[in-house]
Amino acid sequence: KRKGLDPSSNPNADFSDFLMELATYEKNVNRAMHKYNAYRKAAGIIAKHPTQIMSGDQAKKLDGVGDKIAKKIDEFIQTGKLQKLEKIRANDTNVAITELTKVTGIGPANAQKLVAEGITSIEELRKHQEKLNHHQKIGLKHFEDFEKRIPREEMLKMREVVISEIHKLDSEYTADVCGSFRRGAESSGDMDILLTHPSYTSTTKKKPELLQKVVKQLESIKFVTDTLSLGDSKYMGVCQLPKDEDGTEYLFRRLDIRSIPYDQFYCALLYFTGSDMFNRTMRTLALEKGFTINEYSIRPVGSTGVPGEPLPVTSEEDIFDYIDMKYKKPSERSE
Ligand code: DCP
Ligand code: MG
Ligand code: MN
Repeated sequence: KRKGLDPSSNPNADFSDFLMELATYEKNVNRAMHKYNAYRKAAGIIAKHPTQIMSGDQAKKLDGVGDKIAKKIDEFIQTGKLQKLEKIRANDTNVAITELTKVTGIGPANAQKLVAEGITSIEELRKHQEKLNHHQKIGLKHFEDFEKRIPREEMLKMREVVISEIHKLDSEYTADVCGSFRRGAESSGDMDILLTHPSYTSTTKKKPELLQKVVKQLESIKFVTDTLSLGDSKYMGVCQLPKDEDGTEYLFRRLDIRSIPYDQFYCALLYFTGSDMFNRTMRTLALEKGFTINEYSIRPVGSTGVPGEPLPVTSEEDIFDYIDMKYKKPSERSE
């Protein structure tokens, strides 16, 4: 579940690493989502800075880096560590909570409860599976695999399998791999697929079983190995590529699929391409311009604050245009 910042060509990796560690701590231990997002944003911006940052003052010139973070950068430059992080790391409860939240399906609240019950490691958790739901059990079963990122080359193979199977069902299906893959990442945490079909629109009376059919098909060839959850429009599960000719086995990978109405395709594509930070930034900007964007539509927000009717959208560019934002290619959507 860990989000990897691209380590290549990052002369400020020490800073972005400690900021991400602080972010994770705020989210999992304090459930302070504001601080989590602030640290994450600063980490992302600092990681992208092309030259080595030499002082807190210099860092503060970057958008998203405030006084407190600047002080931490100075402390790190001067002492090679952070008092705050040393304390956090020395606290067994913090360490245990952080460890358990790495399991898919275990959130901060759940992890805290388990730790209070004396379960402080993945190893302990394996002995107490009766405390877990189905999703969490599968997460635990594939814990080591899910911690590993998926190389782009493997993502391409997975995409090949999924699209060819889907087209065996019906050639009119479209399936787009979104998430970090669409943003061009060299590796991804999971595979995110957006599924639609021209016969399915937001006015279709009875929702077709597009998603269920696709999942069944992928199960029948043993590509899909487990289901974490399956709703009308959202699937979360596990997949694995078949063994290579040379006998190499692939790891188990997380797979997310969403089926969406044909007419809502571009808003869904924008949302599912992310990044999540980019989505937050873009939505905030949209609100400033009087629009509300979600994964289904973009709507004007009238003076009363009640959203109007969805605006027509026939491309991702349209959405940027409505809010007067310069179009960004997927590869430019990290924050
Ligand atoms: N998303 C979002 N807000 C969230 C979670 C997700 O806007 N809280 C959107 C943006 C993400 C996309 O869904 O890019 C897919 O979610 P992932 O968690 O799979 O994230 P990524 O694909 O971006 O990264 P990773 O490589 O870690 O999977
Ligand atoms: Mg993803
Ligand atoms: Mn995902």
